[in-house]
Amino acid sequence: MKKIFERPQALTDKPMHYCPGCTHGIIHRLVAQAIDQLGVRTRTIGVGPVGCAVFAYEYFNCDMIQAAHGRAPAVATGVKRVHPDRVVFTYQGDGDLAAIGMAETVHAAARGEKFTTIFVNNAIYGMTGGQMAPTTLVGQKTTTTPYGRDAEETGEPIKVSELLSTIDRAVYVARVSVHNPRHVIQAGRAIRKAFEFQLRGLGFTMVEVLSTCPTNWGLSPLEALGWLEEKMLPVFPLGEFRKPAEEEAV
Ligand SMILES: Cc1ncc(C[n+]2csc(CCOP(=O)(O)OP(=O)(O)O)c2C)c(N)n1
Ligand code: SF4
Repeated sequence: MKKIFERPQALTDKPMHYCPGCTHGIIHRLVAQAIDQLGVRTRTIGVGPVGCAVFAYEYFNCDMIQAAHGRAPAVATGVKRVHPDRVVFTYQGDGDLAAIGMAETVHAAARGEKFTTIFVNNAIYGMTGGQMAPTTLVGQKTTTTPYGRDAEETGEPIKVSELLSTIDRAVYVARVSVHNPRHVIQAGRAIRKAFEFQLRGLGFTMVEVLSTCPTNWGLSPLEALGWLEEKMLPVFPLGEFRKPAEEEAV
């Protein structure tokens, strides 16, 4: 019988600990597929975050290193500068990247560090029990905004892709989503592109992936996919915000 679907080599066969319906697992798979397709598994080094993806090093079947809260871009900078021939990526949630790690991210992009960041935006702190994140929507209820996020008091959600797209040495910045199969396929393409541009040594690359947190959103897995589409897409529009000059011309 012809095999048409299998586990990417760049994933271990360890069962993931993510909650049912959480899309972290889909995003792991897309990253692993891109690594497989480019044939770079044995020369890839991933940097794990704090947050629900803290065990990423157990799931990616490549060399992995664990960073403290928000410091993944700083760690990736060191790894890539010491090993310029390796493919280096960070995998970070919105609490990790856009709260404590915002400075590391912006400055790594400004320096044009030649690694790829996979930024998982689920609009909430997942692992620590659902506190407000910098990406929490106005009106969204979290444990620290029980009446809904009030912009007067806690500001507006930070649009990380738009922000990074103003930086010249960020060569590829895209926002994708994984709330349905069509978008999962598009997300996979963007992640692969980011790795390709890294392999060409062009500069900093980031793919923001809109993701669900059914547990802390208080929704079923299916409702969470609908909430992402209905509530998150208007605030976080999808698209390629920055790409290399020759791609702009196409
Ligand atoms: C230095 C430090 N400060 C705070 C924490 C606590 N902490 C662990 S995970 C987390 C939030 C992670 O949220 P996010 O990055 O959005 O990832 P998610 O869990 O939603 O995937 C926090 C604040 C920590 N581990 N280390
Ligand atoms: S808490 Fe949220 S982000 Fe974390 S694994 Fe569960 S559903 Fe996913």
